[in-house]
Amino acid sequence: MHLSRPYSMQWLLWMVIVFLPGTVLAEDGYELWLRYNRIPDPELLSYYKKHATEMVVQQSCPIFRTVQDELLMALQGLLGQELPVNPSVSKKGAIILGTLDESPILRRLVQPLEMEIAGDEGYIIRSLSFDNRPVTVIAANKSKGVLYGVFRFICLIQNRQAIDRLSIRSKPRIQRRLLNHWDNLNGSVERGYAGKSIWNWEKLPAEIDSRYEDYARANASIGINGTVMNNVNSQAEILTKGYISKAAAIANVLRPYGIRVYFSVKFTSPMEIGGLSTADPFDPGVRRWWKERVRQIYEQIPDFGGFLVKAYSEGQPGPQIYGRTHADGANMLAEALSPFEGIVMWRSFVYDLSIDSDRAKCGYLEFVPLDGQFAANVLIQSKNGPVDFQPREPFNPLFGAMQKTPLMMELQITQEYTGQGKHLVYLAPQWKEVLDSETFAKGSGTLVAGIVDGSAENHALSGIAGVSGIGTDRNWMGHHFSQANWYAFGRLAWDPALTSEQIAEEWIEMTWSNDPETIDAIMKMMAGSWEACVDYMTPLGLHHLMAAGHHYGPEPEYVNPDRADWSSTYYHKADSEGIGFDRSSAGTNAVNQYAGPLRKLWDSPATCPEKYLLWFHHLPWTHQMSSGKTLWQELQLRYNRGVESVMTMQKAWDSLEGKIDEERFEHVKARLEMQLENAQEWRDVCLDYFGRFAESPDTRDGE
Ligand code: BDP
Repeated sequence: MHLSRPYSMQWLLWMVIVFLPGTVLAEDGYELWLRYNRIPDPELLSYYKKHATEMVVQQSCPIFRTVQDELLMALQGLLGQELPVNPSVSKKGAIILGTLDESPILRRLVQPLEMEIAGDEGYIIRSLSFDNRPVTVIAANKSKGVLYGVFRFICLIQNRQAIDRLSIRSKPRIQRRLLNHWDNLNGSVERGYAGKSIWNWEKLPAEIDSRYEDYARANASIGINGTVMNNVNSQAEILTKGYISKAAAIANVLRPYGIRVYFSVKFTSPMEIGGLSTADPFDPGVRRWWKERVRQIYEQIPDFGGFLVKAYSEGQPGPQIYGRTHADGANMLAEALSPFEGIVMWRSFVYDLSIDSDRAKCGYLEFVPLDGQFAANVLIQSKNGPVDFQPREPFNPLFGAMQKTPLMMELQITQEYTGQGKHLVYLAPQWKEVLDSETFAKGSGTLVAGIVDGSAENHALSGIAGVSGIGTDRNWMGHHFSQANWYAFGRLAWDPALTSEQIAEEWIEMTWSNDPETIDAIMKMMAGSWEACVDYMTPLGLHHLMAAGHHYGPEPEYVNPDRADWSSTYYHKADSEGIGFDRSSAGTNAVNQYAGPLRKLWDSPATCPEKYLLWFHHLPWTHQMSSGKTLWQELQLRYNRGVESVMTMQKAWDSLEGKIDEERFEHVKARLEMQLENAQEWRDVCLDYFGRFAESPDTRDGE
């Protein structure tokens, strides 16, 4: 269903369905958190109606029309009230929207200084008085800010918050807040678990799927302002004329929602589609080729964002083929993009074992020596952890170690290693653990979030990327609860200081229900779900135990015939002596890539937090844990605890029968059953396998 334009046929149809007396809403998850169903409580309804009587707008531009339409649609749905749009205030309860430049009323009401603080994307929402009439002001410096302010205002009503004493000022801490689509040009999605790519390349640019606009709405509602449209394992064709036109058609739909498009590019494109004999970044012909191609892109997409590059990693070509460095490659692209204010996001996800036999050390070893050599419009994009989106990893040591270079963080929304589209795993706590990690990069008080937002090192650029889990499935993400990860990514990208509980509560009220018991039950399920997944998959710092290829189930015995570091055994190193990867100073010394205080803490098993224990240490099965149990007993306890947590989640969900619409209830129920089976399999396979080494009776209980 297409809900963006208030007066489209689909919209009218939707209104009829919603408001037909006695109709039970069919809920299939398509609307995500943008559900504008009528508030059932009459008292609340009249309260909100009193404070939303008319919309006062004094300007017009594409973003502005978007803003206006969204608010009209939301209030029509939530309050059943069609708001008049007027150029001046005529009623109590007016909502005044706009930018200071274009709205004389707002200039009268809002101190310019206050708006300066809000920046280009920030906004204020305030309850004020205009000619003795109480009004609500949603104001910003730029239309984009008003757009974000309007979505926040709608969220307040969806969350049943008071709207008559508002004093909100907000601006994003991170500038580039991007989704990374790992979508291929043939419509498949690498590590996608929700159907095909939403970009219908075949039918573009002629046919514009209505999903594009709903995608844009959802992203704008959480502050996402960019989308890398194609897979990091890129194809050169994205830079051909035909694909640029297709992308331009999508960019036209996303633009009114403040979203720019970006491409993943392949380093050898000048050879593959340009007919050149080399892709050497020092070759003048190659440099010319990139400049000309970039110019062609900007001709069609004037606000194009820039390039994301996976170079010299997992088979992707890079400047190293020509004896050049990552900086040489990135700077060549940066030079081409710079006249148009485009950026390069160069990934640090490299692990060439000839550099070091410990994969976790490779990114740091390749990139830290290049600090200071990158052009001003280059960001280095690094995954949250040093290995690869595992259920739990310590933060990537690059954060804090490249002080002259802006570092973007890459998080994985699509749950490649955390149950894919089948498990309920709320990832905000995982991301928070990393963002809130103390790096000691500049003495104490330098959190990873402060590196990412550029504040710690005073960078002009900052960014964060989430590998999207979006596909053509009706509910976009495969699992209804995976939508929470998309939502949480946007909210944390805007403000990494938000708590995962705050975000979950907001999302639950918007997505599921405003009933306190329902909120409470779902909160509990979500809050413990990530730790549960860590417990039943890779507790105590274990990692990379998953099956080869699809990465879904457990395969701790897996040995890759060609690459040691694609084998599970390389990571857990279980033998009759013990288990774990010794990255301490006595082992690979990966711990040395962290600042002094962390190095000291993590270097000794006695002080290393148990959540990272087997990441940094190889320990005997009889090692004493803080619980007084042996390591082997503790491992069993954790695996069992993970399974039990899923059972608890199931009970909580079952208690909501009748309170949640049937379609979504049954869908989640079935997935939880699958999750339980999978969790049991993870536990059984891993404990059986490790038990062979631990030589200790398996004291599993609680089954
Ligand atoms: C791994 C994925 C692989 C990606 C790679 C990457 O399994 O499909 O291409 O990351 O991030 O986790 O480049």
